[in-house]
Amino acid sequence: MSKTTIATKPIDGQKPGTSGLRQQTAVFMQPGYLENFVQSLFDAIDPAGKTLTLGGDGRYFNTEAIGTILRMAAANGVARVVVGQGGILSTPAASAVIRTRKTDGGIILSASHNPGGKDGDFGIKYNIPAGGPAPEAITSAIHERTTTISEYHILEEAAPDIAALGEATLGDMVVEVIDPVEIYADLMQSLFDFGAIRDLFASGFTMRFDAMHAVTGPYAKKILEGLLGAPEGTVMNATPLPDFGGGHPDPNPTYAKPLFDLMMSQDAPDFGAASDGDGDRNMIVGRGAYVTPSDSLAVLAANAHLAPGYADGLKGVARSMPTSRAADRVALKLGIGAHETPTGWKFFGTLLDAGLATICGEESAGTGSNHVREKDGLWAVLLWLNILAVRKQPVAEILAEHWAEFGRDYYSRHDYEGVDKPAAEALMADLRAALPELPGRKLAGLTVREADDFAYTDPVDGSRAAQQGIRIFFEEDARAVFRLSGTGTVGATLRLYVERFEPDPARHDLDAQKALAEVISAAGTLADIAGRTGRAGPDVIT
Ligand code: VG1
Ligand code: CO
Repeated sequence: MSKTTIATKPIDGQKPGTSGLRQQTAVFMQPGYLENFVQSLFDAIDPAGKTLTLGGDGRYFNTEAIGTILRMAAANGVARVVVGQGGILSTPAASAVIRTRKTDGGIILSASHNPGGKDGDFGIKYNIPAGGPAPEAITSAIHERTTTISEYHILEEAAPDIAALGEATLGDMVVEVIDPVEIYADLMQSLFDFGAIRDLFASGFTMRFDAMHAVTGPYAKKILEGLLGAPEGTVMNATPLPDFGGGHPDPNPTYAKPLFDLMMSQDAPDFGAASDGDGDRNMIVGRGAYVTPSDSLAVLAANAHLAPGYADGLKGVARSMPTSRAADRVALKLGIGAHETPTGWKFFGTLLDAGLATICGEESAGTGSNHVREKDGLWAVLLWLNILAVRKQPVAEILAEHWAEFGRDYYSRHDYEGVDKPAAEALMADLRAALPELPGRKLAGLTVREADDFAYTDPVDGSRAAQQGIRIFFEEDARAVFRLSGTGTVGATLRLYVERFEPDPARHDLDAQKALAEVISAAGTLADIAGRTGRAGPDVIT
């Protein structure tokens, strides 16, 4: 074996965002770009003698990157790498592998919901031994290292073939290729009543799952059509493609439009769901009934006890700050804790580890539980199916009953994508500066009660995160939140999250955009969104 040390220079901008380092694929493919980041990661975690999990969502450059990382891992003294067959692992499956195989963490290659391909995006992140995304202390140590790096280590030998299951060696390192679908399917069977869901399908219940040509295809095929007996064709766009078939693998009404339109049509099946590029997000749609991710989290929290894995009840519920308060209302009724964290799954890890929360969720279509340390798209779909199998009611009815019991939190997110970065940053800075003067201000028939910049202190490890989003609370039980995305690669994406509580069941059937019109207008005026961004309206509404 011959280990080579290659001289390199720091590359600007290798700073992990909300979920790892994301960049345009072309940037990642520049000589040394991936190598610099991986060596910085290794320097930060000291991987000698350790076992790591490795896999990605299969997007363009995945195979090549896996080869490079294997060769660098061997040169850095890693003892064993557990790789998903073909280099592919969904994000929740990677977390499951880290946990069940007890590896010393893992590396996940994904830009998640961002488009893939030569002209798309690529990404990399490190997950800790508990299975979750590395906390800020580790990601900043990695970033710090990228600013001083001067060399990286790599083996000259080519990486072994990872198409077939089994073990091979690379230098002194063992490369073990595993079938991640099996580990994941076993985990799902330990949580849900597969018999009841099988009976549901056997009774004629119909479903479409849109894998969006992304990583969940094989998982959904095996679980839904294989183990649960759903008819073939239940899973749409099931073949993972390196460019996701040219689509944007983000499961929302805009990017999963064909499924969404089907669910709103006369021919709608009983249940529709979709997942994203790396399999950690989910969209849930009933016949004629879109379930917002915030509502989905609340409904799942209220009904989780119907699934065997959660029959003993929940220890607590956690949501990201911009997510609606619907889940908090459920927690209050159940007498369990409700936690509010900054955006990004990494903030849920300590709460899950400490047993303070069992179910977590984000408004961005992420839901998950303590079974892994990532959000998990198929898990959410299976929990919904388990609930439907027990309650034997249409999704629309379950939602209506939920709102009747808890009230409805009308909710929407407006994204302004690819906005001029300095303009977006100035918008946020000016809002921040104006915070003290906002209370009492009247806009669009609403009155500002309170306004702040969300800061969080982790109740378990005491770590702090500041400037996590500007919150404007209105007297009328409404809220607007402003944030800049930390996952984009071009310009800035401004996210405006709006919500308003409606206790009256007679008013639970309104169109969300209409119910939120005043909050949207107030927020638009407050931040002068149109003037600052030069946009007449948002690019994506969820
Ligand atoms: C977005 C979402 C956030 C999510 C993150 C990663 O981050 O808002 O809730 O955790 O993506 O999801 P941001 O910073 O762009 O708002 V994924 O499926 O892209 O790993
Ligand atoms: Co994702």
